[in-house]
Amino acid sequence: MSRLVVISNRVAVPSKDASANQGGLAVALLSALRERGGIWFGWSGETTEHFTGEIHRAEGDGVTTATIDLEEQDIDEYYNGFANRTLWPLFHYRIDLTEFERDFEGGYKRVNARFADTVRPLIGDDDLVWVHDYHLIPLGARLRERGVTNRLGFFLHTPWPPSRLLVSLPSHKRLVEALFAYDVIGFHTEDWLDSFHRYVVDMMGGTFDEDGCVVVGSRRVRAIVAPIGIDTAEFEAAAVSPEARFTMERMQMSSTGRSLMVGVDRLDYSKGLRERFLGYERFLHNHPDRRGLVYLLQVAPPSREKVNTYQEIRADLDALSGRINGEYADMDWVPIRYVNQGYPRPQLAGIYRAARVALVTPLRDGMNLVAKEYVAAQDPQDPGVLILSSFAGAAAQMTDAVLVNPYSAEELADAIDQALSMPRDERRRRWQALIAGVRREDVFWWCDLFLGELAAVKVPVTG
Ligand code: ADQ
Repeated sequence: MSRLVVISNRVAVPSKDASANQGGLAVALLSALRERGGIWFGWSGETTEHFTGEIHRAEGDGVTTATIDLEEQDIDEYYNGFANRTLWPLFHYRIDLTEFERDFEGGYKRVNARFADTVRPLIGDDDLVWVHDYHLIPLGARLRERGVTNRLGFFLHTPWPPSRLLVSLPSHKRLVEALFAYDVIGFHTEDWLDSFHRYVVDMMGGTFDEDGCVVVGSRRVRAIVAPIGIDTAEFEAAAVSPEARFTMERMQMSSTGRSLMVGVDRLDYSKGLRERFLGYERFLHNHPDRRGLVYLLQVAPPSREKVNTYQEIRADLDALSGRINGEYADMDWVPIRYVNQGYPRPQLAGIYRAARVALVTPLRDGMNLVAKEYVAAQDPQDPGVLILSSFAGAAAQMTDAVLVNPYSAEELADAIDQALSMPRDERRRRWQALIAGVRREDVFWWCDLFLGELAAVKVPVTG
């Protein structure tokens, strides 16, 4: 079996520190690399005055990591700039928040070239190279320029936007052309894949060959749907661990007789937190009899704090949760407990298991792993209800959840009411269908699916 070289913006090192395990990407890839062995390459998270390309190697828990430091300017322009002020909002349909700056693009190009220069000597002849996410779209092309003929795969963890949105990016053509350096490109859903194909056909004159690969000029790429999963077995075990039990008891003691609803999200505008709070407020307004009998625990660790929109959303949610609590709280009841911190996974599993309802209501999400984790953590005899946005990639697989339009406060309020009143038989029926999918299509399945496609590419490309 070929060795695996994973390349992504950040590299997660297995750690007891809860904050190290927060990103969905990190959780998934650590599991995958532990299973197969290999190297994970990326940015160390540290800055240096002058870029040297020095590689920091570390071994731990079956995973070898190799990282580089970047300059302050790189981080401003590439990470906080093009990746998180331009591509992230654009790929999540938030053109109103998308910033177009030439300097950002310069930094994006420079850092992708720096990644290519430093990772190049670490790639062995037969290695499969798997590049992740919107930070590194041009990396494949930079590696080809440096003589890499290996099989190269790329996986996009975010949505792929419709062409009408994508064309607002001045360099949209260059960005998509760069994807043709890869042999296999993966998306979470048919929707994202269709948008990509449509762009290639409409804007680049692409055609399909007899194998279903998309062809532009002399380049041929297999674009596939590979929905990411979680390490389901590990999560199911975590949910019955002593630490999870202790967490559940703590939660139950602090809220006797009340139903817990939970939300767990990075503090990000794409996750629909504002709309969720408004939906819950509407529910409290519409159902005076339910007040005092339910509460929402929203766990939202801050992310990307250097980007203004993230500071704004934080202030906005502080104010909104304060307003709702101010309006509805009583001396012995607060409707929203809003917590800005990360939890170790067994505690998180305990929180999920204690919750009668999960609110997973992003406005747009590539997949969303929280929805799957919640299902994996439930008690099979008395499972809770998943309320899931139909705009999350996960909705394509998890059709037995209560699906909602997260923009509609009324719909959210009705879904909360439906979930809280749902009889146990229906909860169990829905949960059984959901857990079957979460078990079948777990992170190992996802990894095998993608790497199987990549390994099957016949002739590695030159030049
Ligand atoms: P994210 O946007 O980070 O990932 P998501 O899929 O929900 O979103 O994953 C978040 C992960 O962080 C989950 O594993 C969750 O348990 C963890 N997490 C969140 N809050 C936490 C907390 N307070 N404490 C501990 N852990 C916490 C991106 C895309 C998604 C896609 C993933 C994987 O945006 O659409 O599903 O990559 O491809």
